[in-house]
Amino acid sequence: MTDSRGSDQGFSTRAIHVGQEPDPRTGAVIVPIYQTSTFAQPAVGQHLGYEYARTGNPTRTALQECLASLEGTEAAVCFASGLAAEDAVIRLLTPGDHIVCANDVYGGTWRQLDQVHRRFGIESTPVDMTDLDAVAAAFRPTTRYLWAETPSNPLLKILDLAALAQLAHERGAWLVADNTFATPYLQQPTALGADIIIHSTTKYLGGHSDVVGGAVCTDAATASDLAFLQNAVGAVPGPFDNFLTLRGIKTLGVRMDRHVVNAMRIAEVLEADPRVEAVHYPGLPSDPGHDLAKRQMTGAGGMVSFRPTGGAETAARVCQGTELFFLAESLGGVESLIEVPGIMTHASVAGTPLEVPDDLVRLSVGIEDVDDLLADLDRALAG
Ligand code: P1T
Repeated sequence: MTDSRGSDQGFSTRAIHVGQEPDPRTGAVIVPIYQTSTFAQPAVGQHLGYEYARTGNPTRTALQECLASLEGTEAAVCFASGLAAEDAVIRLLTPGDHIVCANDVYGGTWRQLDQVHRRFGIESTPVDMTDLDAVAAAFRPTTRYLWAETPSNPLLKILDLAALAQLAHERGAWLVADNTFATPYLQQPTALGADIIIHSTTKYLGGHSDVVGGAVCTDAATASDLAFLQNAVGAVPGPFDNFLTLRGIKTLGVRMDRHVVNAMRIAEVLEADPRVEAVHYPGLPSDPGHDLAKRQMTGAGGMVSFRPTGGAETAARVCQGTELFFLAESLGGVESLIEVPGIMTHASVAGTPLEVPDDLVRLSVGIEDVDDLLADLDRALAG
């Protein structure tokens, strides 16, 4: 290890070790769940590094150090959910500032931009970020962030992070990259020029559908501003949530390898199925994002979306017809999930420029045996 973040070590070594040295008092090899709201202080005005658990907690510190190492940033700051992390990043701006965001971001992200921050004077313009001319045209003198999500939710579009970073930097703005779908195992936005990386740790990082959380990975100065907000606003994750997320991260590499293999096989089978009209998966050579994904990712991820022949009614029927794929919102867990984004995760974008096709089915492909998953989908498509 050459520095405190073990930057010369491999990804999975860092996932298992950074920030997670054995407990110096007991030798416990797993970071304890510091389930305490406050910390006794040896004298007035002196403390042992922690005062009050909203301000700081050792389990949270371990998670933050590990995440910073995995994303290759100077620091990371954790929040109670992905949306709380996004809220903190937007609170770094001031009224009058402007955001250009991708036109198929997560529905909750758009809801927050459009229905919360707009009321406080921060406007957002959605654009098709695969079209760099359209992105350039959407800039205003007040534009501070380009807000990208790649692969996007739910259409799995691939955005050119290096080109977007250059475009933003030439105009004095920052690139914010939501890396939830790819994870740092498959994509490193910092290396491509992103200034701020957002995660819903609820998803692949946690990996077991048992915790909600969020994180921002960035430079030390910005992280310090975010840590101020973490304390001043207070949307912090609890110690047990931090513990679960850290435990999930230890196996991120092996899980992602399996998610990618399973998703690729399912995308190929769906593409060849006459009961399916279109498949969105950047691993497919036919996908418009394929070449770019090959350049900027080391695997195409575990999310697949498709449009069954027969429209919205068939989409709903397919989602209700699976047994192994649970009909549920969220993604990134070891178990497979299926949903109709237009009615479920992205219902809040109905009637907005971010509307998603109502016959789109989204799969979060888990790490079960892929033949069982294929049989499940086949039965559901057959009705
Ligand atoms: O759910 P939360 O932890 O607050 O994270 C919000 C969020 C942020 N960014 C992306 C790309 C996301 O997908 C999400 C949450 N998404 C879902 C719950 C979903 O089913 O798509």
